[in-house]
Amino acid sequence: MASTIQVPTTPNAPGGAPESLALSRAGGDLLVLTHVYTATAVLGLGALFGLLQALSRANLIVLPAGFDYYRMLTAHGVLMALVFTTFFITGLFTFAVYRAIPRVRSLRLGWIGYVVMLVGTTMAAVAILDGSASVLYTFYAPLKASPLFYFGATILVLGTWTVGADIFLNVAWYKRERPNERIPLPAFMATCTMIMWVIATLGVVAEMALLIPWSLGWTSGIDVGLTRMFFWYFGHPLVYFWIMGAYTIWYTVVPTTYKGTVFSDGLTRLVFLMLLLLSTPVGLHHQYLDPGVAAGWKWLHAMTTYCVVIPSFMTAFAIFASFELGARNAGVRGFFNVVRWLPWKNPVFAGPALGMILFIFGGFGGIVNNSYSMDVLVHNTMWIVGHFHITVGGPVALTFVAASYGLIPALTGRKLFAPRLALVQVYTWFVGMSIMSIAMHWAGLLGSPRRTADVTYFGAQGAATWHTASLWAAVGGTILAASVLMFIVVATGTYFANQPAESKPQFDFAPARAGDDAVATPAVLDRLGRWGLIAIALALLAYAGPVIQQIEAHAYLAPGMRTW
Ligand code: HEM
Ligand SMILES: [Cu+2]
Repeated sequence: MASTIQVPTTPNAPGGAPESLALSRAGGDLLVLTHVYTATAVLGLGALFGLLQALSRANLIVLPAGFDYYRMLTAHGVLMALVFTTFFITGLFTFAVYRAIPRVRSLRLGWIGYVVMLVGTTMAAVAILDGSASVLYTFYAPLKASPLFYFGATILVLGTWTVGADIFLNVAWYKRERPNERIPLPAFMATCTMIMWVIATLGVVAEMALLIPWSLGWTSGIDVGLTRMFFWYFGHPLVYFWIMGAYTIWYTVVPTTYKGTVFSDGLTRLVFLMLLLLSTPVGLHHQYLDPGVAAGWKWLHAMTTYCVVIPSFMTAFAIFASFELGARNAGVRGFFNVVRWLPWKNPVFAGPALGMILFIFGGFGGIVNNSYSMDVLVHNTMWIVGHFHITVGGPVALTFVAASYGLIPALTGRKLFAPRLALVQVYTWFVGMSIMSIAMHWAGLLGSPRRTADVTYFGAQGAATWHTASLWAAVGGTILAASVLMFIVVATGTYFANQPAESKPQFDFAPARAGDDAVATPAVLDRLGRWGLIAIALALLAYAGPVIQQIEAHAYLAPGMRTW
């Protein structure tokens, strides 16, 4: 029954039905849709590999020698963490900026960005699949991939910068046209996140400047510590890139599913600015157990990491306040009544909302990881794998999947295909991810190492203790893979079934709360260029010392190796 799916709609213009099926090229709909479908395809492939891994770790299947575990794990990590998320987020932000800033515009830069991203991805994927780059998605030296992999990853980053340039130019145009107005909120969120992304990916470029000549044989060795530091300079803000993409939907799109409002324009901007400032100077929390980094720097990064909890709590407050205000406007009061009133039968609401529940557990796990003594216990175990699946694989990916149910109909003018299946899909994702990730946490506490092909440890007794948990992880992973398949059916079915929607579906952004403008958002929050400079300064303060230490301490350069 399609009517239970309350994707926000507006009435069609009189007599204008059929044109809704033609993708608006001028408005950039085709560009955004291409991003979304690319992300969909990548998610499908990544889930297939994920399923095989989960089954292999439970000792239910043995992978063929020609396609070994580490090659597949590299493909899974790169496709999921670096490609699926990036294509979806850059597409979402392009959409947010194009819709929030209507103007006659050229799409050239947007398309160039997409094509460059795709070329980079293809190069890296070929290198991984042909077995010349089983270096996992962290590409730690001294593991040495073929140059094709490093070039591909660099080109993918350059593509995202091109999309970022398109976003920045549109926002700059808006600021010139309307100097006294605030940047529309969705465009602000997109710009703030892309500034953070450009600052973070400078770390990748710096690392590639060392890795590429080394992989080409031009340099004799590589500074392992330094490349790891450059990686994690990028690796933590990468996490916030995902989260800010999901937050953009939580703050501005989710309220439209219950006719609600953005709780506070000023608070939302403040949260994004805090994330811009705090995302980078924290990366050493991934290197607590690395030698050659002084304890004081690790301590500093631990403290800045605890500060990132603040914008997360502010977000939880603002989102729940928006739920409550929406309910009050509808005359509903009381905790349980509000929970019941929320549109749980609309996948565009249920996906992000279930993701929020998972995120609460992810947040607590994150505090464990950031606590030095506890991290020693869980480091490099399946606990960590459980942690990032319940954060990026849960809240972030589920939000993107659910948002696609609003976005694809809005971009194509088509009716959502099999809306019931869409609803079942978001709930099965929640169930599958909960089971898989709790089981992974559990296995990790028992000592199960991550990134290991032979989980029996040649029959060692200790390994038997975590076998039950690995079986549960395989059960969860199978449910999850089924859920991804349902998503692909609905997402592609919407296109191919080609059913015009009765009224043009919208993927809207929620308005500000009435009365919110009583306190106008301070203009200083909109000075994104300056905030970006402060973010760079903080990153330099947090990293100049450790980087100098690395360079001074490491006379030894590793020649590099292939362990596969
Ligand atoms: C069908 C759903 C999925 C299944 C069954 C699955 C399963 C797994 C398993 C078993 C591992 C760990 C292997 C090991 O350490 O030996 C893993 C690693 C990983 N997964 Fe997933 N996963 C799924 C979805 C996702 C999603 C949606 C994301 C992110 C968007 C994701 C990101 C990652 C990353 C980054 C790694 C780490 C790779 C590495 O250690 O290099 N996964 N996954
Ligand atoms: Cu981190």
